[in-house]
Amino acid sequence: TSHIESSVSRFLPDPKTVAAKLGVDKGPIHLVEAGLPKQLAELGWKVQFDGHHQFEEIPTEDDPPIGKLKNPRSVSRVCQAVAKVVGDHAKKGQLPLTLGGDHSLAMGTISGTLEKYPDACVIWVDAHADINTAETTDSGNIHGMPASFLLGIGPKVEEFSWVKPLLKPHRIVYIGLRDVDQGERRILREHGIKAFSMHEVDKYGIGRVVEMALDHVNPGRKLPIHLSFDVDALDPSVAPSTGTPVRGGLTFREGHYICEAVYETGCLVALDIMEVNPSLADSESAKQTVAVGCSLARSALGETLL
Ligand code: 6HN
Ligand code: MN
Ligand code: MN
Ligand code: MN
Repeated sequence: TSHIESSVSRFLPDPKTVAAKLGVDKGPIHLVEAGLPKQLAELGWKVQFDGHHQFEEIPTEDDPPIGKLKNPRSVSRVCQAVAKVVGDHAKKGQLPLTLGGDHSLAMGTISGTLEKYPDACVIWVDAHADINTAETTDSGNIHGMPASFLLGIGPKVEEFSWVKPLLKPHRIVYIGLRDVDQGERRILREHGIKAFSMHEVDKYGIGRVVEMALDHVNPGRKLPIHLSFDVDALDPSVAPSTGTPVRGGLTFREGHYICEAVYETGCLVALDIMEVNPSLADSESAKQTVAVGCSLARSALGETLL
């Protein structure tokens, strides 16, 4: 596990108004308060906690849509700042853990990873493909689009011109999909992007699915891996407190299995745990979701394997 000598835990909120549902920016704070930094230290990691990035200097008022995109300037600036921090940590040989927050942040985290590891592959665990373009999006929510920006698919948006389209379609793979828009289906097909939906999880079991996913993006198990985990990939009974829950998701064990199997490759260089939003539910559901977010992170960082 040569990539993993030290870790850095980073807890990033998203711009206050990034999606129609507010409050996702509070998620990271709860994960920290639940003791995640200490839990990782107990696993043997040297944890450097950057604190809560609130990006208060980035104005979230007065950010009218650009085309259909909502809050484009604040999202872009936060993501650009995140890209810089993640890239800087990666360059020091640290493993950045980003807690979100809105999944649009993956534009930043993955840009940062690719800055240091241009050959990195991405395992994207999600109910959604997050690959709409400025053209295909219905909602205008940028958390539904980060993959298209990273891949350089769709019309150029000047505000996001800092995102280098460094990700190749054969270096990203999805697990857990079950709510994919029509335009997104077309993009996945046209670019030959591999996706394992819940149908494949049911059909083959999670063990085979993860193996096939790794065979696709990382055949020799030599390339660095960025794991971007949206907690809405899990079934809402497991992770209820999230902005866009979709029924029929991964079980608690299936989600953790993915994290364990990625850890086991020894190739993990960056981890995102996204879309934890405790303000959306009653306090029991919120607590449950925060606890699951923490345990996913611990599994990806080596807790469960003996
Ligand atoms: N997420 N496909 C929908 C949209 O608005 O583009 C949902 C996106 C959800 C994004 O959960 O990170
Ligand atoms: Mn979101
Ligand atoms: Mn997502
Ligand atoms: Mn999602």
